[in-house]
Amino acid sequence: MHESTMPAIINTDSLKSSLLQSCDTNTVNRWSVADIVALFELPFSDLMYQAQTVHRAYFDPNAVQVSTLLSIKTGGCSEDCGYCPQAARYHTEVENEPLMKLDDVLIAAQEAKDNGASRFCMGAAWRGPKQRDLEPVLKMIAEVKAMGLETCATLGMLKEGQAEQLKEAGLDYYNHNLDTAPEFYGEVITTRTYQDRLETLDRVRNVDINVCSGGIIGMGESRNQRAGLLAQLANMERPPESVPINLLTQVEGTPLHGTDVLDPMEFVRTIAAARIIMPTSYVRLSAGRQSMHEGIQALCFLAGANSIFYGEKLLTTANPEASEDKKLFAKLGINSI
Ligand code: SAM
Ligand code: DTB
Ligand code: SF4
Repeated sequence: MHESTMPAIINTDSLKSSLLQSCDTNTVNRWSVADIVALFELPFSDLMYQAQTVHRAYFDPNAVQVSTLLSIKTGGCSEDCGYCPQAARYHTEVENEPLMKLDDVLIAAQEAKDNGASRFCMGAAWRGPKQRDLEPVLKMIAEVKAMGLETCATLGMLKEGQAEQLKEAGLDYYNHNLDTAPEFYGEVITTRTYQDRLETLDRVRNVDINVCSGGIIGMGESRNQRAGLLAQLANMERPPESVPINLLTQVEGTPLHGTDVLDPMEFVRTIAAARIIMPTSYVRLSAGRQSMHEGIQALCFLAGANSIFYGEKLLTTANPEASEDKKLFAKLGINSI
C-alpha cells in the first residue's frame, strides 16, 4: 500500500502496539489516555476504518443487541448526580413512584419480550438497595429470567453480600456506570466517590455477574476526560462486557441543564474509540438517541456500537418509539439480537 493511502494508525507505533495488547485481556494499563486521545485525533475516515476493522474481527457488524429499560422505583433519590432528573434535591418534573409491584413488572417484561427485546433492565433511583428493598427485586429478577429474558439491574451501590444474592436470583448483568473520568467526577457528583463505584463493580465481577459499565458524554468534560473515562473502562482487569455510552439528556431543573451541546461527531468518535480499545465488549448507544438524527445513529453503528435501549422510554426520559427503531434497522439492514 502506498504510504499516503495507509490508515494513520498503521503509521503510529504506539497505537499499533496498544491495539495488539488490547486483545490480551489479562493486561492492565493496556491503554494510556494519550493513546486514546491520539485515536480521537485521527482523521474521521481513518478512525472509522480502524473501528470497523476491529468490530468485524469480533462481531457480526449487522447485529445489534436490544435491551428494554424499566424504572421500577422512580425519583426521590438522595444522591446529587448533576445530570439526573431523579435526584430529590433538584426540581424536575419527575414524579416519585415507590417500588413497582411484581405483576406490573412482569407485564412490562412480557411486552418488551413481545416487542423483540432480549434483555430486560430494571432500574431503581436508590443510592443502593436496603435489604428490605432487595428482596422484592430478587423475586422480579427470578421471574423475568424464567420468562426467557436476560436480566439486568441497576440499583446503585452494592454492599457486601448483595451481589451474591443477585447472582443467586439469576441476574445476568449489573449496570453501574463510572460516568466520567476521575478528574472530572467531582464536578458532577459529590455524594459517592469514584472508588465507591469501582468497589461495586468489583463485587459484581467477583460473583461472575456480567459487568455493564460506561458513562455520559457531553457534560462539559474535555476530550482528554472523555479519553480518561474510556481508559478506566478498558484498563479494568477484565473490561466490562457491556459499555453504555450515554449522551447527556439535559433535563430542566438539573445542574447540567444548559451545558454546551456536544458536537455529534465527537460523540461518534467516542463510540469508535471505545470499540477499538474494548474489542470484545458490546458498546451501547444509550441515552440521547431521541435527539439524535438517524444519520448520526447510523454513524454510531458504523463506529462499532452494537447495542441499544429499545422502547419509548429510558427511565424517565423519552427514547425513540420501537416502531421508529424497527424502520431504522430495516433501512440499515440491521438484525436485532
Ligand atoms: N440509581 C442508580 C445509580 O445511579 O447507580 C441506578 C440508576 S441511574 C439513573 C443509571 C445511570 O443512568 C447513571 O449512572 C447515568 O450514567 C445514567 N443517566 C442518568 N441520568 C442521565 C441523563 N440525564 N443523561 C444521560 N444519562 C443519564
Ligand atoms: C445507562 O447507562 N443508561 C440508562 C441505563 N444505564 C440505566 C439510563 C439512562 C437514563 C437517562 C435519563 C432518564 O431516562 O431518566
Ligand atoms: Fe440517584 Fe442514580 Fe440519579 Fe444518581 S443517577 S441521582 S444515584 S437515581
